[in-house]
Amino acid sequence: MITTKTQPGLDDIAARVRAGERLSYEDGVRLFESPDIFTIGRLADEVRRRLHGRATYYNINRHINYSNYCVLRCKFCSFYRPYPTGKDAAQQVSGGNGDKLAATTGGDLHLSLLHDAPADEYEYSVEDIAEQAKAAADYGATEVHIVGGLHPKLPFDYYLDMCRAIREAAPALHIKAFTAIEIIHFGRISKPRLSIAEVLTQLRDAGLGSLPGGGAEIFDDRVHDEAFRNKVGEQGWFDVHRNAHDLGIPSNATMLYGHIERPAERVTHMMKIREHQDESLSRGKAAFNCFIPLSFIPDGSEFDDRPGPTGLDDLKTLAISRLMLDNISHIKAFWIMQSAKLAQMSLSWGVDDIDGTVVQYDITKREGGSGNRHQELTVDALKRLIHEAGFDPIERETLYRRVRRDGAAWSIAD
Ligand code: V47
Repeated sequence: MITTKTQPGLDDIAARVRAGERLSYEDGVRLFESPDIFTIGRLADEVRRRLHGRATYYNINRHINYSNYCVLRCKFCSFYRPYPTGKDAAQQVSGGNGDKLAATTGGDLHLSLLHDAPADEYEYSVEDIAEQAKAAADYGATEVHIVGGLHPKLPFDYYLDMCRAIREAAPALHIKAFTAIEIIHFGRISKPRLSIAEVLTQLRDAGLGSLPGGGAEIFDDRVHDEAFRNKVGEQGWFDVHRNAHDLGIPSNATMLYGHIERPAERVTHMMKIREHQDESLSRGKAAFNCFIPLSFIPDGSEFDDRPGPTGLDDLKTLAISRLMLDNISHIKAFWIMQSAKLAQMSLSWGVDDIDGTVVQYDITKREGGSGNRHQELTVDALKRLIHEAGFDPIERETLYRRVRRDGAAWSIAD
């Protein structure tokens, strides 16, 4: 273990980290206040090496965003499009069960069949999504990550059919899908209404493997009211993840930082995740696999007058996440948000996972949302980033089991 001398201001925290003791809220705030970025990074690196040595995880995955129609109006989001009302709405093709669904641009109706050139507003059919998932599996992907906006019209059957169709088209592919807020939405649109546990059970039976960590944003009432007022807050988010864990469905947790929240609110957010993880681990069924701090990209959002986090803030936040979250095994830098270059740097700052190949991503696009949705890193590029940072690239599947690979064919190695 590296035991380099620290700046005096952080000596007591360093001693606690090295003794494997849990850090307090006050420790977290002091870390954010400290200018001693190198000590914070070194401590996070010590913890990361204690847990994982030089292993750094990546996966071959594909993100699919099924629709950008959303009833919410979150100010940090550049992805959502309002659902057409009145005449346009009447033109919508009814959803579900493999129908080709329509995308509407300025009242024109056309089918959204092109994966690489959808309309500005779009929704994919179940068939289309299964086709994309199959293409991913044929390429060798182990996971599809599927999320979308809160669509006002699609029925719950659409989401069940989506899972079933993927399961049929690509049986080995892990389906990581639907943020907590989508799960709550599905319960509300079902007739009769379904509980969270019922929604999750039906999705699991249809093929869902785990929940991604999105939608958490920042667990704070002030930030909630200012930035994403219409979205369910922390209670709803934790309710979904508690139910998922109790049903044996693992999940991830995120934090969207660098918009209007203060550093102390980031610490509170982490503490709440840590508390939840303690409970899930003690119940012993499923828990958070990883924590993903998402670096806010202002382009195209209502907060685009804000600068977003700097590189040092990114590194500090990732490192402090590693230090605070002593009960979550993996800290992920999602290269789409932090950039590939910073994600590479972060491997020496507590991060042990850089997500995957991704392929297409709509939720954030640089250049004001008009940027290219094709956002892909090849396996060679991911490995190069990891190697050059002095770490060992390890391909994992969703649950962090190592993958043994032979071209597009793969199996679990351990
Ligand atoms: O829920 C939205 C965030 C999330 C912006 O679980 C933004 O493995 C930055 O949750 N700038 C979706 N972030 C992404 C997500 C995720 C990504 C990668 C891996 C996993 C996982 C989860 O993105 C949203 C929201 O919190 N987001 N807008 C933005 N402008």
